[in-house]
Amino acid sequence: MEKTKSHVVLGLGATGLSVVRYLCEQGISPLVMDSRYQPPGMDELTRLYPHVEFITGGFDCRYLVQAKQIIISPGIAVDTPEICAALDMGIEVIGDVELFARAIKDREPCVIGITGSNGKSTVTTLVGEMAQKAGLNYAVGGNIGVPVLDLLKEPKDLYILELSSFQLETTQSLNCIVATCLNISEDHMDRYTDLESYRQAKLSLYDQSKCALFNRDDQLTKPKDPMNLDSFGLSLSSDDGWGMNHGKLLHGSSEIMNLHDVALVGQHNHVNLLAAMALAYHVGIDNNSMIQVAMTFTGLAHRCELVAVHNGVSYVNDSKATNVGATVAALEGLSAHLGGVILIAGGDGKGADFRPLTSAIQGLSYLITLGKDGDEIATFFDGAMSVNSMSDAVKKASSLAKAGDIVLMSPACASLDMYDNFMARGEDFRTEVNALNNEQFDA
Ligand code: UMA
Ligand code: ADP
Repeated sequence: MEKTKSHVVLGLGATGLSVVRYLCEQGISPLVMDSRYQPPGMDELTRLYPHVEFITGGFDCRYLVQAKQIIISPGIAVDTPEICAALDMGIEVIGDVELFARAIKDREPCVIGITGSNGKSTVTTLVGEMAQKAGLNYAVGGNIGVPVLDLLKEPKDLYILELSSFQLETTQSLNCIVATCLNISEDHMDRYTDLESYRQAKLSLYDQSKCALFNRDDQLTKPKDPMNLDSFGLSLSSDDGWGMNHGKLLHGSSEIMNLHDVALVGQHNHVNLLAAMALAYHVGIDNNSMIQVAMTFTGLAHRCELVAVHNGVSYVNDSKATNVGATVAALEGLSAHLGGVILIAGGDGKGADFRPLTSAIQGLSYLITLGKDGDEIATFFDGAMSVNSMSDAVKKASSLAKAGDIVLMSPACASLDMYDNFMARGEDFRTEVNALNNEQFDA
């Protein structure tokens, strides 16, 4: 069959499927390719779009170089040789977020953009909850899970988008009301040559926004070019930014609320809350709606989530800690804890430098490692114990823990060497912890 197509969709995961649906609605039948033999979206593609042709098991250059536009999924690196060949021939390569941006380009700005190494999903969800309290007609999506093009199914006044560095690499014309880069620490070093190129991918979001909200405590988040700025940080702000002083959250010198009334725990989460309030403010959300959310939102699953207390030992699931910075934040959050801390870490480090973990892990009672890069993490802690499964990790931790201790599963690594995703890893931890309770009950 003739497969020459003007539009080629690369990747048949959640993003690829959303792009196919969107293009088909525009009357365009694309050619789809995935490097995997059994991509996750294949069954759905053949069921919903039987007329759409696809090639699996590789990217066929012959079709790429004849395309008018290639729409690439975030999990595929732009410097993949087949894509470089197409780029060299002047063929446009964009992502789903760029298609979304073009679809709304004639509207008044209606997007909040959120990026950063850690805290994106927490902040995105907080802003969504604030928008809901304020009665806005809004949608939340992007890297958090719902592909952005799927948000266009229903008309919305406001889009709150979590954006990864991968998505931003192929996005140029998102016209945000306000955008933030929450923080920068090493992640995805298997896709970037260095921290600076990863940072530049993130900061490109500011070029697509009327206002940049940066983190005063992390200079790497500051835009390089002069533009309309706002800021958040742990300190008191010297200008009109968002900050903290004497247990109060402040906007400039105005008190928003008492930290005592905030439901989220952990300093990094209080910073996340300030960022969310700042973003909400820029789209006209009132203080009362922000405060109500701050008083009730306790956090997302798999992010420093208390799973169970068993024999006086608290088991905390931080499976979403897929990079070193997140694990450091979790350990720093426990620094005031009087009992011992047992850390379960390891997985796919994505080329990370684990040295920044060194000082954070020195106070641990025990370190248990697993997964592809577990042994490398173990080299930073004398007496670290290596196991082969989550079941063994939890059993080992429970045999070592005393009442008052915390067992923290915060891997500093992606889960893909052992699981489909970080949720599956977190659920495995939960299952193994609950099995401890059952074993005790059976005995
Ligand atoms: N892949 C191939 N061959 C292909 C296409 C993909 O091997 O031809 C692999 C990729 O290398 C990757 C996996 O398949 O390991 C998934 O990639 P994808 O682009 O198909 O992923 P989608 O299912 O479309 O999901 C993507 C985001 N995934 C990635 O960026 C890897 C999801 O973020 C996002 O929720 C979804 O689009 C909707 O926007 C997930 C993620 O892990 C949560 N993001 C990274 C992170 O948060 O650290 C950036
Ligand atoms: P993201 O969407 O950027 O991955 P999440 O809100 O899902 O962010 O949190 C991911 C991990 O990062 C969790 O382990 C969480 O505890 C940790 N984390 C959340 N906010 C911050 C922050 N501001 N600084 C450092 N770590 C954070």
